[in-house]
Amino acid sequence: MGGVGKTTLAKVMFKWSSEVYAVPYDMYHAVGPCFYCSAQLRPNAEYVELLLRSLLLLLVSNFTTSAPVRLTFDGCKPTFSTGQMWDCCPIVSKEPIRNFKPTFNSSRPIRIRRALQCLDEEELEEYRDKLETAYRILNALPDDDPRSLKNQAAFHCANGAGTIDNAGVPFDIHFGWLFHPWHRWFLYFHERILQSVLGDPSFTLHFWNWDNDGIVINGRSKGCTKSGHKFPSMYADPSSPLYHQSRSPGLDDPSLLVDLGRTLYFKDGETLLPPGPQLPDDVVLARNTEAMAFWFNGDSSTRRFYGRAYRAGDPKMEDFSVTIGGSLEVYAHTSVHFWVQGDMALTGTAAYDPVFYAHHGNIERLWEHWMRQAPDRVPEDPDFLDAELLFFDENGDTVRVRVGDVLDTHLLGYDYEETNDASWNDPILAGITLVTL
Ligand SMILES: [Cu+2]
Repeated sequence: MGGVGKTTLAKVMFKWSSEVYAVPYDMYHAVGPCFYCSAQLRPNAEYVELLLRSLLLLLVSNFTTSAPVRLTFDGCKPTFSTGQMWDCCPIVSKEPIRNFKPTFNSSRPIRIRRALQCLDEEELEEYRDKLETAYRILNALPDDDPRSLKNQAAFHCANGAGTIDNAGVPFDIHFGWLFHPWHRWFLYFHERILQSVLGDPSFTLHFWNWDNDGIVINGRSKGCTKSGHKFPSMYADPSSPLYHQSRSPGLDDPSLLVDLGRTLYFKDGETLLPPGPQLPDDVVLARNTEAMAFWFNGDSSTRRFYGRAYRAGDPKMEDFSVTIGGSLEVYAHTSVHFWVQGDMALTGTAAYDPVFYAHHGNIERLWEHWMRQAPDRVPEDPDFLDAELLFFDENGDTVRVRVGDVLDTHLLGYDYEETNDASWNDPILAGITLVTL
């Protein structure tokens, strides 16, 4: 294999305009510190197909007029996706659409989003009480109120299942560079709605810190070192509005460790590992570490982390490989959705499960963590920064927002508690200097 240095690779892959669709994913595993490589190597035919598909995308994107996504609710209609019809067009607010820009309020302290397992008993009880109260209120709102939990879940469906129109084709916030900013905006307005119904502007969403394995390494461990690998118990109490019936059985078992390898490991040519018995703890722990190392620091390229460029009129594509979607999205994010199972396993229903918001809190924290590790990790393409998305605010009014305005959490009024990532957040672990093309 001819060696390509880290710098050259980063230079080639950073440019959005010269998209590198064919990231040779398997090569990372062929040369990296991989515990289960034999299970990941795919047949040549499948690999060639991926490369051809990537080249086709490259051609299509080069011959299409480039423009940022600009959403409207016009043209929204029921659509067939993930094997079924989805009828989840948003409740359109009566107010005219208002442009929304976050502004920093220096008179208010930055709120800290905390890791659920790192709260002490009293803090957890207080948070749980507030969240349950807020969700009871949202559950009781009438069906035509866009703030209701039901309508917020349907809104995720509308933006993900393809019912909303993107310049004539079905739209999807997943499998591309809009994944991270869209979900951050979604949680931002979800939090504002919760603050509003609670009458408490200091209320802050906390997150399920599933990447924290609690492994302490002297000199490298920082922040809270308590493991977040277990399903957060406040969501597992059947008497709570945070409970959701449609989930994999046994999540309330406090000894069960989250399996972040659900979508990483290939079995008999299948791209997804079907739900099955939980693997032994040492295997789960080892592959969680390995998986996080690759997803986070695999090659440090913006293209690989965010996924494909996604512009006005680009086709919706579902593809569980880094050829299309970003590495954190396709692997860690989707693995947790599949591990929880039930409604969480489908785009159209995922946000009906309250744990969705705690899960995505961690995803957006990891995105922020990744951006802060190097100064060149914020994409500069105007088609990314100027993309315009729609949401409902705490009054139920429709607001239009820009992707470029969601990249600084301090502007949005919050930051995150620091948590331990010592076992996996090391570029050397991901083997980046060994990558060859
Ligand atoms: Cu989503």
